[in-house]
Amino acid sequence: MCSHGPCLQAHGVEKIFSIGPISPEEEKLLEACLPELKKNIEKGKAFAKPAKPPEIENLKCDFHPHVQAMPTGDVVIVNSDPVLHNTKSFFDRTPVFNLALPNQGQRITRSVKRSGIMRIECDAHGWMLGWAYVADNPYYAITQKDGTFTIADIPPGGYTLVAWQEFTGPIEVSVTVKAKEATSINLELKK
Ligand SMILES: [Cu+2]
Repeated sequence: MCSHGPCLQAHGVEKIFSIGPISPEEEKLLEACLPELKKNIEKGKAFAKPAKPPEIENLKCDFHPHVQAMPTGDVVIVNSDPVLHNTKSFFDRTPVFNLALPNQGQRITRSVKRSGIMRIECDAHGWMLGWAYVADNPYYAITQKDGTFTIADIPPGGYTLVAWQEFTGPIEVSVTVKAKEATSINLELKK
């Protein structure tokens, strides 16, 4: 379950995306849910990029973070283990990168140009699984530990908010954002 109290304010767009991770057996259930706006981003706020590129870390034979959100652009794949990892990723079945990282401390930068939910796997360890939501606009968020999220300065208008979670998959809800007014919604993800 993810409950959201987004703060939606400002000008007019039409599709929000929301994403989230979860492993049913662990507390990650609430870790993430994120929204994005699909169109008219030129009307909205600036698409700020992070000061340094996000990382996908192979650590103790797991991906850290398990789920993350990042803008399109560079991502650094890191091997922090003294064993070989072969990190590969996909949008559905479309490969994005496939990288052998035999050495501890190895770092490889790749650019991800499309948006969507990217699945991350390791050829050497079948249990390793991670997710990255790649956003092509600034209207997305990953939930806090308590399941809440906020997306600020969304142009007024009607949107579809999509919430995604690893175990449940996506759900969609309609959201109307009014000018200079905060909009709150509650979402329940279940399977
Ligand atoms: Cu591995």
